[in-house]
Amino acid sequence: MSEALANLLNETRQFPPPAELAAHANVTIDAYAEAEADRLAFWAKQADRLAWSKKWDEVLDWSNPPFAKWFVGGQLNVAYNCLDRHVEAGLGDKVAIHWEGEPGDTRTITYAELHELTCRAANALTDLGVTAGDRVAIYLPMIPEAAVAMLACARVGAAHSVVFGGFSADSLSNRIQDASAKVVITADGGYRRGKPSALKPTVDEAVASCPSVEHVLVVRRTGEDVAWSDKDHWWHETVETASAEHTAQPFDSEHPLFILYTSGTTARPKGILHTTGGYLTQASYTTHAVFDLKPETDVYWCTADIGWVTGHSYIVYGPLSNGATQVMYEGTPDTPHKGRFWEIVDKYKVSILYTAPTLIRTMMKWGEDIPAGFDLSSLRLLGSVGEPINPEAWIWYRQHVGRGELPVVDTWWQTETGAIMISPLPGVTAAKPGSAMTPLPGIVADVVDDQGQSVPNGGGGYLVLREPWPSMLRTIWGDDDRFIETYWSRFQGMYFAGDGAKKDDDGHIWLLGRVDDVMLVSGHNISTTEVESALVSHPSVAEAAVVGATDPTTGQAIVAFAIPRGSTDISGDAGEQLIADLRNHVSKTLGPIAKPRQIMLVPELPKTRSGKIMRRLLRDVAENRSLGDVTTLQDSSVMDLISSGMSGAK
Ligand code: 6R9
Repeated sequence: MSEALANLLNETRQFPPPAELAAHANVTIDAYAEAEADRLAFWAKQADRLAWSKKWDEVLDWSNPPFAKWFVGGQLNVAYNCLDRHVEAGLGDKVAIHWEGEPGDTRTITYAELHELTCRAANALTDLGVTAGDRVAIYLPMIPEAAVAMLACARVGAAHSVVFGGFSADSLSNRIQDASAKVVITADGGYRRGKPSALKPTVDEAVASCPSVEHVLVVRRTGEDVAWSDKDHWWHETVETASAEHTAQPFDSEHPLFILYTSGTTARPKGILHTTGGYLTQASYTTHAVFDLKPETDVYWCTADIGWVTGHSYIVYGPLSNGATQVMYEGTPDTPHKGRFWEIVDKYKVSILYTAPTLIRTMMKWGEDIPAGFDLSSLRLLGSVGEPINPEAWIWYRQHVGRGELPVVDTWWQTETGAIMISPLPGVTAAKPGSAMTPLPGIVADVVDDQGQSVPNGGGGYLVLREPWPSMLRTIWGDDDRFIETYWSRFQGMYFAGDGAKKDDDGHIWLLGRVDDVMLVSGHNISTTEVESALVSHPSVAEAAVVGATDPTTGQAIVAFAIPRGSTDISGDAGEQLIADLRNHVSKTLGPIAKPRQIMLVPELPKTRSGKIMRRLLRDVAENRSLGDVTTLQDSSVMDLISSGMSGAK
C-alpha cells in the first residue's frame, strides 16, 4: 500500500456497546484472554456446547498441514444437535421458523414439526438409495423445505451441495457433475418479484447432462405445470408419506457435511468442503457470541439466501443448533412494496437482524422514510456481512434501523472459513463504522506485507490467518493441489484469504476488498473499497462501485459507477454538475491520486446472488469489452442498463 494512501479513511467515530447489552452479554472480554491462554482448550469448551455421541480424543491434528482434523475421534449427528436435543429438552413446541412467502402466505414450524419433517425426508432419501458419504444437490427457493433438505442430508450423512435457485442450467450441471450428486432436490419454482419463477425446467436441462443423478425430488411450491420424467418424485408423495420415525446415527467429526461452490468471479468454481464437528462447533459458538443470541427471548432474522454460505451457517446450522426462533423470508425486499423487510421485522418482532451492505445501501437509496413508517422497536442488534460496509452505510443502518443506539456487528468471513472470523463482540467492542475490528476469541488473523511480514499498526497489506480454526475448509472437493495452491502457497504456513486489509493506529482491522480488485494508478495501489466509501460519503450517493480501467498515461485509471440517492435530480446539467462535484469530493477526501477519471451515474450495479458487486463486469464495460460470464449475476438486465448509459459517457 502506498504511503500516500495507507491511511485514507479518517474515520474516528466509535460506538461503545449499550450498557444493558454489555451487562447481560453471552460473551465478555474474558473470552479473548481465555482463548489466548489456551486456544485448543477454548475450542474444546465451545465443542462441549454440542451433544457428542462419542467424545473426541484430540482437539486438533495439524500434523499434516494444511489438512486439519478437528475433534479427532469424536462422533456426533448435526441434525440431532439442531433438532432432537431441543425436542428432548422439552422445547418441541417452540417455534423454530416463522416462514413468510413472498405472496404473503405464512407457515409457523415448531422444533417438533421441523424434526418430524426432517425425519420423514431422511427416510425418503434412504428409500431413494442415499447412504452416508453420497452427495445430494439442493436447488430450491427460500422455503422451509430447503432447511429440511439440508438437515435430512446431514442426518443420513450425505453431503449436500446447495446451488442458488436461479443459477443457470450450466452452472447447476457443472456443480452436480463435479460432486457426482446422486439425487437433486428442487421445486417446481418459487416466487420472485411478484410472480412464479420456474426452477424445474433448469433442473431438467442440467440433469440431462448428469449421468450420476438417479432421482429428482420435487417440492410443489407454485403449482405451475412441470415436465415429468421417470427420475422425478413429488416431495409430497415421497417425503410426506415416509415414516416420521428416524434415529440419527452419529458420524465421525471429520465426516463431510457439505460442499459449497464459491461464486468464482473469474476461475472455475471451487467446491469448498466442510466437515461435521469443527464446522458445527464454530457456527454454533459464533451465533451465540456475535449475535448474543438468547434463544428464550430473541427473534432472529438473517436475510441471506440458503444458497450462500451465510444461509448455511446463520440460517440453518448456527441458529438451529442454538435452539433459536427465526424468520425466513422467500422473496425480494421490494415486493410488493419497498417496506417489506421492515413490515416483517414489525410483524414478527425481530430482535436480531443480519443482512448485507448491498441491502443497506439499497435502503439508503430508497430513503429513510420507508423504515420510519414501521415499528422497529423490537430490534436490539444489527449485523452485516458480505462486503466491506462503507462507514456512511454503517451509520445509516444504526441511525435509521437501529434508532441511533443499537450495536452493529460487521462480520468478516468467507465460504472457506465456514463461520465468522473477525467481528466486534456486541457486549464488548466499541465499534468503528466500516471496521470488522478484531479477530474473534480463538482466531489468529493478521495483516502482512508482500513478504509475509506482519505490518505495524497504520500499515496495509494482505489478510491472513495464522492458525487453523475449527470450521476451516478441509479441501477443495476432488482437488487437494488446488486447495494448497489457492490458499496456502502465497505465504509460508499461513492461510491467504485473498482480501486486502489494513490495521489502524489501534490495531483494528479494516477490509479493503479483494486483492484482485486493487487498482494500480501511476504506481500507487488504491483500494476499491476506499474510493467507494468516499463516494458513498457524499450525500447524493447511495451506492458506488469502482474499477481500474487500462489507461495510456497512468497504467490504470479509476472509473466509478454511482447510484444516486432517492430524490437526487440527475437530469441534464444537474447530472453533469453532480459528477464534477463527486470527482472533487473524492479528490478532497482521499487525495488527488484517487480522483476518478470518469464517473457514471447508473440506476443499478451488477451483483451476484449474494449481493456482491461484480467489478469484473464493470471493468469489461469500462474497457469497452464484450461482457464475460454473466451466469452468476442476480439480474442480467442490469448490464444492459449500464452499457446503454455508458455509450453516451465521456
Ligand atoms: C460470508 C461471505 C467472502 C468474501 C470475503 C470478502 C467479502 C465478506 C465481509 C467482507 C469486508 C466484511 N466479505 N464479509 N468484506 N467486510 N464484513 O460473504 O462469504 O460469499 O465466500 O465471500 O466476501 O471479500 O473474502 P463469501
